[in-house]
Amino acid sequence: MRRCLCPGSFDPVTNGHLDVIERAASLFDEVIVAVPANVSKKSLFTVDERVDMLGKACAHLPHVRIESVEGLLVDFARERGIPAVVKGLRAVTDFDYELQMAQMNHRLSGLETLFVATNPEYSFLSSSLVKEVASYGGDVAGLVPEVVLQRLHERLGRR
Ligand code: COD
Repeated sequence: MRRCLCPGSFDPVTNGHLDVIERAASLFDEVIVAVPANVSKKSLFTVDERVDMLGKACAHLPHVRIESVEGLLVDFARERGIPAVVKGLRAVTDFDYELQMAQMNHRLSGLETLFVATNPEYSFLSSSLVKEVASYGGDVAGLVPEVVLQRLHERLGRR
């Protein structure tokens, strides 16, 4: 069985993330969406809330599971015998950081990283921008799954 990880902060999951997960699901028999519990970024949603939103957003994908991850991604992958990570690349701004992580993960355990080029429809899209726009009452419909739209309204208030 071919399995891969799709890791990310997903604070919150966007349609750009979902596009990458769906494309990974079309290439692999099982995709585990991995949400690190120890990410240092200040987050709007708790890990449990992010896992819950991802589960609802991926409900149409039977071979996709969502899990929170303690510690290093390479250890999580090694314990489960998962050989590869699939990530999205939006622009050169993503490239430096993604290349560093890919090379470090390979150095640590031989974990491979495969990149998919972002769908041009979502190349400008990030969780940070979604949160910023939503916090000022801007409309992010069509950029995030419906469940995220609802949770953003609940958390940040409707304007
Ligand atoms: N289109 C395509 N791809 C996108 C889009 C979009 N619109 N938006 C985001 N993506 C991609 C990103 O490029 C990234 O590949 C992935 O989706 C996740 O994005 P984010 O922003 O939700 O998550 P990050 O980049 O903060 O995630 C970093 C990780 C959590 C993956 C990383 O910190 C990690 O692996 N942590 C676990 C601990 C660990 O092992 N650390 C050492 C790493 S070497």
